[in-house]
Amino acid sequence: PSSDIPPKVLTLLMIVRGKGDSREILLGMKKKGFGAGYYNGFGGKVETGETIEEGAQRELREEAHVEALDMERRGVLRFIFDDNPQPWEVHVFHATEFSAEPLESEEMAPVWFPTANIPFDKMWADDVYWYPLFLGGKCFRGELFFTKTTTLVKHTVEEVPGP
Ligand code: 6OG
Repeated sequence: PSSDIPPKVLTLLMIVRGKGDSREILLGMKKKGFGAGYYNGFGGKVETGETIEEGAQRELREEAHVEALDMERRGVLRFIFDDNPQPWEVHVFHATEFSAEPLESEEMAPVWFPTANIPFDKMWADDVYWYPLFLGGKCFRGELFFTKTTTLVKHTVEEVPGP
């Protein structure tokens, strides 16, 4: 059964700046590859020989030319696809401090959005279920089932005490 295949481990990092009602989140419009046309945080596959945190930093550097200075893991999401036997385990990170103004890369065009105005209609269908916990400073776990790669058919998301 598919659950016996070790998951593909990926990272997803969002930078949040500002306080209270003026908070903004950095998302990137994915220009090519998996999820092209969707806004998402920055991330990708963790490579052999690097830690998950190192993978998260490298992907942010490659995709937005910036370093996160206070990255913290907030959640782990498990994605199960009916058209892919290998589940994906996405480690979600939060940061507020960063080294420079993010820049466009070959993969991503960065945009700051007010946290009250996140473009969920142009994002992966799962995001609307866990962003409230992410933005509320909570840690979480989720299991999300997709058919035909992009249709979310079932989900469980829950708050957990720690990363
Ligand atoms: P690259 O192909 O760029 O890595 N990712 C997802 N993010 C959300 N919010 N929902 C999903 O639902 C996702 N599936 C993958 C993980 C892909 C990037 O996209 C994220 C990585 O940051 C299915 O190497």
